[in-house]
Amino acid sequence: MADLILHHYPNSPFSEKVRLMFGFKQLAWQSVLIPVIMPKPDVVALTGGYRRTPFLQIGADIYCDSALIGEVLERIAPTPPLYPVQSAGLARTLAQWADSTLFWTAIAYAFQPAGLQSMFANVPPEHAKAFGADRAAMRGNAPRLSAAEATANLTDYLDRLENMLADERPFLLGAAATIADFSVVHSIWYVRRVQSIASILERAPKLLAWADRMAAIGHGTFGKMTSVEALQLADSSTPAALDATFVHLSDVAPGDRVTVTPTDYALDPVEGELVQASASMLSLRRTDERAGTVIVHFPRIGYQLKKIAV
Ligand SMILES: N[C@@H](CCC(=O)N[C@@H](CS)C(=O)NCC(=O)O)C(=O)O
Repeated sequence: MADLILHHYPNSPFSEKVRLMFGFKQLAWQSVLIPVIMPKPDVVALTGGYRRTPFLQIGADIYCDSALIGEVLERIAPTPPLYPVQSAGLARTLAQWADSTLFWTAIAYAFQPAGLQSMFANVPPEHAKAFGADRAAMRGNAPRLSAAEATANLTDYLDRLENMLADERPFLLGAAATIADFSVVHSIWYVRRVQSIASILERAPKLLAWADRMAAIGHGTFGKMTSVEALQLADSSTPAALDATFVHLSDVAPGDRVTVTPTDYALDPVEGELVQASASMLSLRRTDERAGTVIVHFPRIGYQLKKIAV
């Protein structure tokens, strides 16, 4: 199989989710470090405009969003399962809550003044300013919790998660980790790293012990690759054959020119030819001067598909 290439950066929670999934499945992968803020020319050459972190590259196939990356890894390495049959629906639903509500609560909590101060303590002020401006532009008008609201909500969420572990089960849904554990842990991991505000976690000792168990899963084995090497690899590769059934939508058919855009934040459309629309995934073919012809895949949930009027 072609290399699994993760485009990410160390401090990214959703990247930590994927790195741990590599560890869980004991996969070998290649690490491409990407910029934390825009501009990201090599990212955009591969994705067509999607700027969020992380994304997975396999040859000339680009998989956006950690929710889709989990499904792809499960197909490549089915055991141990991220979506065990007896709890797959619950695990996916809990994961979706964690990747949206819990994540933005944790971010609003961590970005209170005390958190910001320690996060940016060793960073030149102009970097901190550029980061703030980048994220404000990315979030646009998306609503933001105040520090007080985030503290109250995170407290309640921590109690709920602690309650899930009350019967001494090792993982959130039982004896083994599922996608839910990987989606919850990245927000806890992030808050825990900001020492000035991490003490909120002490109210949930079982959750902290669980976070240690999750960290012990590790990141699998990885080598390093540059973004230019990744681009060259995409250019010299052929996208994998498509195998899912096309699910017809009222006004969109295979071959149509379309855009796919996140529905929550970082609303950058990716334009291409729709080549696959399964029940859970949308795939566009597009050509870039440096990346060649690639297929960019998105989950359906959280993304809007639009036909381009011709
Ligand atoms: N739903 C996406 C969310 C990804 C996301 O928001 N990632 C953050 C970093 S952890 C991001 O993209 N921040 C802006 C950036 O890296 O440019 C996923 O699951 O992958």
